[in-house]
Amino acid sequence: MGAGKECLKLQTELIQWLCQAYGLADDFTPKPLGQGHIHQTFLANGQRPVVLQQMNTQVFPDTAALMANLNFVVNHLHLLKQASGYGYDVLNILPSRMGQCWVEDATWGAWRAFDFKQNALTLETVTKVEQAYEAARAFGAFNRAFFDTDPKQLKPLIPDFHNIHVRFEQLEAAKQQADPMRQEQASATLDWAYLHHTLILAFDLLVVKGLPQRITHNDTKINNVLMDATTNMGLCVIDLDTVMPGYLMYDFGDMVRSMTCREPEDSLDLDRIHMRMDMLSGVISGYLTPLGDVITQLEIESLALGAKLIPYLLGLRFLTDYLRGDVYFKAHYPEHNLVRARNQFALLESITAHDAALEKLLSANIV
Ligand code: GN1
Ligand code: MG
Repeated sequence: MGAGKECLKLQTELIQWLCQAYGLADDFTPKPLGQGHIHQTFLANGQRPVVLQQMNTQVFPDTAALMANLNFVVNHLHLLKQASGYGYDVLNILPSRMGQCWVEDATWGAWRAFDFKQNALTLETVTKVEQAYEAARAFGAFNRAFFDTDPKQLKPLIPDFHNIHVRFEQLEAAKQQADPMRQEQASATLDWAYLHHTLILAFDLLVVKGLPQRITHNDTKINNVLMDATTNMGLCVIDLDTVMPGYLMYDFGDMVRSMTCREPEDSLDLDRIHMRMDMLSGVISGYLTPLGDVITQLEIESLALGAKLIPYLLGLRFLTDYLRGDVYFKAHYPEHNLVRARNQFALLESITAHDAALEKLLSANIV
């Protein structure tokens, strides 16, 4: 059973089933946690605070493979941390009473549990350069932690997740099949998407030159890193379901997208959608601090393109979902995904306008 698009309100029987499965006292009222677009996440704030998450099995149909990837990632990080090779907290998957890493039921779907990290917070937008620096540094350390690991160790759970060619084809197919009203509403945004198709060629060129595949996070938005509420330092990288083979420029691009703009990704106020140079500088220095001595020259060259490719790709995904009738991303009103697409494309325009400055900052940070 998939999570569906409705916000799940936990019923008493479901809470009892979860408590039984995880050996928890039912001394809590679960509260929705975070702003994720895919899974349904709750905090069970009982004697032992636990994060309970219903996995979206439409987006991730193979739960066993999803959890195998997740176990691989967290085990790797725990071991590295023990050997002093990783300086951040690692997610703790809570086993069920039967020792399983997830529980499943025909009525309630597939659930997993994590230890809740105390004194941590997530940000939806960045207001200080230090926040951009800290979050980017945590993701840089995460990337570095897997530099010696064969990307093939992880299964691509969502094939072609960041394949720009496939994402463009999906948009074209959605356009053909869209409801005429939505097609009409999206028409100017579609034109814009077609006009910027040349970005794909620049990407192809880098791949031909031999850009190395790494294990990447693939969802490095600001709210996927927990920050320490006291020190404001990066604490723990979360949301590990899209950790798959990829390119560093994807992770860098998603950070520029989500950490340099003052507005959230669904803001209607397009006049306020800009890449801020001070935040960009924080992202670059944070990201390259742990990576500077291992990242290859070609990877450095690829980063500026990543900063454009990812908002473009995500804009294509939002637009596709709007045309398909909001079947993927949780949408809170009918134009939500169209608004998100326009927002990403506005940000891409701003990033493109700062291309030269972006290149300059990148080269200044590599000595
Ligand atoms: C989704 O799960 P969440 O909200 O962190 C999406 C990402 C998008 C992001 C945009 C599996 O991430 O790819 O970049 O929304 N995750 C998946 O906010 O599609
Ligand atoms: Mg998330």
